[in-house]
Amino acid sequence: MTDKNEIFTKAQAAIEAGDTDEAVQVAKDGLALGVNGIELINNGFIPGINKVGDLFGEGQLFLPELIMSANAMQAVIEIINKKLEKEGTKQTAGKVILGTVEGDLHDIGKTIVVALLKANGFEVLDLGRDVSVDKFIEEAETFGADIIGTSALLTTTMSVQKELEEQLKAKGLKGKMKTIVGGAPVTERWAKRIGADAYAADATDGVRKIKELMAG
Ligand code: B1M
Repeated sequence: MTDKNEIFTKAQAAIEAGDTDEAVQVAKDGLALGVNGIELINNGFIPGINKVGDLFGEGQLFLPELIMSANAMQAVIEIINKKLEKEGTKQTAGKVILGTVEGDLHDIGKTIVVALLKANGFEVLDLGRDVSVDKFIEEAETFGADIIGTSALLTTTMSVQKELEEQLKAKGLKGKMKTIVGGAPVTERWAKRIGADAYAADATDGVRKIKELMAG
C-alpha cells in the first residue's frame, strides 16, 4: 500500500521536476487515499517549491524552470482548495479581504490562506495579486471587511504593507479594520515595526491569528 510519506516524496519530486500532470495525479491520489489536503500541501508540495526557490536563488535553476514548477504548484493548489472549500463550515466567522501587494506576482501562498479561511467559515474576498493600497482600502470599505490581509514575497514589495498601514491611519480606518501580514520575507518584527495587527508564518497560523483578531 502507498503510504503518506511516499505520496509526500512524489509530490515534492513532481514540483521539482515542474511536471504538472504528475503533480496533479499525486494530489488526486493523495486525496483519494484520505491524506489531509493541508498536510499534503505542507509536507509534499511546499518542500518541493522551496527547493526550487533555493536552487533558483543559487543560480542552479533558471526562470523558465521556476515558472514550470510554479504552474505545477498552482494546479495542485486549485485541486486541494476545491476539496477544502467543500469541507468548509457554512457560518460566517468574519469578513476578510486578502491579496498580494502591488508589484508582486507571487500568489500561491496567499491562495492557500484564502482556501483555509473559507474552510473555517470566513467570508473571503480574494483580490488576487499586484493589488494597490488604494484598491485594498476601496474594496475593504465596500465589502465591509473586518480584516485586511496582505501577502508580500519580495523584499522590495514589503514596503507596500507599510504604506497600507499609513493610508489606513491617514483615512481614520486604523482600528476599524484590522490588518495581518504574511509572506516568506515577512516577520513578526516587521509586522510590529509597521504597526500591523498580526503576523502569520503560514496558512494555519493565519487562520489562528485571524480568529484571535476577530475575538479581540
Ligand atoms: Co519568485 N522569488 N520571483 N517567482 N519565487 C522568490 C520569492 C525568491 C525568494 C526566489 C529566490 O531567489 N530564492 C526571490 C525573491 C528574492 C527577494 O525578494 N529577496 C524571487 C524572485 C527574485 C522573483 C523574480 C524577481 C524573478 C525574476 O523575474 N528574475 C520574479 C518577480 C515577479 C514579481 O512578483 N514581480 C519572480 C517570479 C516568480 C514566478 C512568477 C515564476 C513564481 C510565482 C508564481 C505564483 O505565485 N503564481 C515564483 C515562485 C514560485 C517563487 C518561489 C520559488 C516560491 C514562492 C511560493 O509560492 N512558495 C520563491 C522562493 C521561496 O519563497 N522559497 C520565489 C510557496 C508558498 C506556499 O509559500 O508564498 O511563502 P509562501 O506562503 C506561505 C507563507 O509565507 C504564508 O502562508 C503560506 C502558506 O504556508 N503566507 C501568509 C503568505 N502570505 C500570507 C498572508 C497571510 C498569512 C500567511 O495573511 C495575510
